Amino acid sequence: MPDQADIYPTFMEKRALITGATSGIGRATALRLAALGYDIVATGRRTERLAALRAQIEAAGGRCTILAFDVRSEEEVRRLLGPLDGIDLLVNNAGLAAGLEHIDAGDTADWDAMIDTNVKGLLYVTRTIAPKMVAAGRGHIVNIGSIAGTEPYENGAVYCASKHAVHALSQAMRADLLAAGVRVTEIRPGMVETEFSQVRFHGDRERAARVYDGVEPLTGDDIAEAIAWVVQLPARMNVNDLVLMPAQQAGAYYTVRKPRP
Ligand code: NDP
Ligand code: 8X3
Repeated sequence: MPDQADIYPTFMEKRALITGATSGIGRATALRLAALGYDIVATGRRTERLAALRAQIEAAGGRCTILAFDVRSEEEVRRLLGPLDGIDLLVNNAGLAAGLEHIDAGDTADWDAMIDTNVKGLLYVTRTIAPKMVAAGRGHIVNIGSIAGTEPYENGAVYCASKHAVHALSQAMRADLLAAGVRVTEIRPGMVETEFSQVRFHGDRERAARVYDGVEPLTGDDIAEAIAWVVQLPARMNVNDLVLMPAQQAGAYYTVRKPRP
C-alpha cells in the first residue's frame, strides 16, 4: 500500500488563484482552500471586500494576496496575473447573469457583460496561467459552469449560451492540457444563494429573494466543499464534470417549492 504522502498532494506548498473571490462561491472557496493550507491569490473588482477577505484569512493563520481588476480587461489580466508564479490551482469563478428577458427584449449591454466576463474573462485568465502549469507539468483548473451549460431556459438565452461555452471550453481544455498533466474540472451548480440573483436583477433584492421562495438553495460553502473535495483527490484521478443541485431541484425547469420550516 502506498502511504498517504504518495496519494495526497502536499497542501502546505500549494497556491490557488480564485477569480471572483469578493462574494458567494468564490469567497467561500478562498476561505475553504485557505483552511486546507493553500496560499491564496484572491481577485475581484471590489478592493474593500478583497482586503476584508485577506484580513480574515490572515487572522486564521493563512496566507492571501489580493489583486483587484476586471477580468474583462485582457491588459489588466496579463499585467496583474502575468508575474504570478507557482499557481497550482486556478478556480475560474468570476461570472454573472444580467437580466432575465426574452431574446427580442434583452439589453445588449447585459449580453456584453455576460459574454465578456463568463467567456472572454475566463479565457484571458486561463491563457495567462495555463502556460505556467504546462511548463511545470502539473496543475488543476476548476471552471465554474452551471446547469445552464447544458439546459437552456426561457429568458436566459445569453447566460445559458455563455455557460454552454464554459462547458465546451472545459471539455476542450481538458484534452488540450491532458499531455501536460494539468487536470481540468467543471463544477456545474444549480441554485446557489449568493449575490447572483441581486446582480441578475440589477440590485432588486426583493425580486432576487423570490428566486429562492420555498426552496432551500445550495450555499457558497456547499460549492466550496465540492471544490475542496475534487482538488484533494489523488493525482491519478480527475472529476471531469460535477453537477450539484438543491435537493428540491432536478433541473432548470424542475423545482419543488415548499414553505420554509
Ligand atoms: P456572486 O455575484 O455572489 O459572485 C460573483 C463574483 O464574480 C464576485 O466576486 C464578483 O466580484 C466577480 N465578478 C463578476 N464580474 C467580474 C468582473 N468583470 N471582473 C472580476 N470579477 C468579477 O455570484 P456567485 O458566487 O453565485 O457566482 C460565481 C460563479 O458561479 C459565476 O460564474 C456564476 O455564473 C456561477 N454560478 C452561480 C450559480 C448560482 O445560482 N448562484 C449557479 C451556477 C453557477 P466583483 O463584483 O467584486 O468584481
Ligand atoms: C446559475 C443558476 O438557475 O441560472 O447558473 O441555471 S441558473
